[in-house]
Amino acid sequence: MSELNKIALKMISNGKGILAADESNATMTKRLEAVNINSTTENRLFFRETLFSSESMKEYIGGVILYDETIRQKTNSGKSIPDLISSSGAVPGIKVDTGAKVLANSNEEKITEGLDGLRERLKEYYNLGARFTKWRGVYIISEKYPSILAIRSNAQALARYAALVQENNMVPIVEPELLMDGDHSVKVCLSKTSEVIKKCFEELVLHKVDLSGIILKPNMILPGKQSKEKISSEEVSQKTIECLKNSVPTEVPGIAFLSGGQTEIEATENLNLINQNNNTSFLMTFSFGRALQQNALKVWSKNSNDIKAIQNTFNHRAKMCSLAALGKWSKEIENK
Ligand code: 5MM
Repeated sequence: MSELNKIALKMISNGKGILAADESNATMTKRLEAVNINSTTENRLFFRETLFSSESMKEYIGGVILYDETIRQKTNSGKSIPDLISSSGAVPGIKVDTGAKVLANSNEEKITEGLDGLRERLKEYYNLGARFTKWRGVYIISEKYPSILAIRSNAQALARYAALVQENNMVPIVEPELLMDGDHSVKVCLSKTSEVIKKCFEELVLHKVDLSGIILKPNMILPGKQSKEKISSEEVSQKTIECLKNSVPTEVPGIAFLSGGQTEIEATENLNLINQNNNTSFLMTFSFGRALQQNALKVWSKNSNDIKAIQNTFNHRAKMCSLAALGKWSKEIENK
């Protein structure tokens, strides 16, 4: 077993999953302002330190994705944030892309940037304690999108990123996210997501990336947010498994889903059924941002200094997601 494979397994085995707390300052500001909290450096640190020192970190969270600002911050007691995360047994990680920018000659689409100087930045992040990284390619779905241009250019960037990350002894999370926006059907989401993921693996193989030392972070297969199509969680789970079975090489140890704007309960229920129906060799877990943090944020906005209340809310969500990663979640347990 390679070192990278061991790190990947530590992050996603036994019902553990990943906390995506890598919102850039612009995104974090949106999230905080939505609940009437000022987005200051201190507030961002307060919320994140509160989550990272929660009890549930030990049992349910195998990795935390940080943003550049956070990986350099220290807790009240002077401990570095990566040390705080490691002390609970989780692996600290870092988002290394520098954001999705307009794709030239296909202006409605995006290309993720951040390759220039990446090798040097990776060395610095390793020294700061990171042992895995994340890069997100973003794709829109419509009749003509994602275009071949967006599919190929983002796949190539993801593969170049992953190769550099492994060269620096860290596990790359490869995140191709097809957004939920739009009125597309679940069938369209399935075929376009499969096409994108297949192209990513074609490029990863070309760039000689060790597939046993990566984690794939895809979207679940769902109808678009504006679509009238209503499908059951059972169907979501079957389509999602079908997609991954047909497009992900079996060397990949695991898949950690993004929540993509689903509610906390929807994302948990879908993950639970994916695991109950999982007939693949992949571990299937969560790498949620919003679906782990939404309620905790709301609690913070209501009782600003009640750290325990924020942690209790986060602990419950992390436990529910972990049960779903084992296929052992139910509505009864959720509401107990
Ligand atoms: C946590 O949010 C990440 C996006 O940050 P920026 O857009 O500011 O770069 C995002 O990549 C996240 O890790 C994934 O989309 C998963 O988050 P959700 O909320 O979709 O589960």
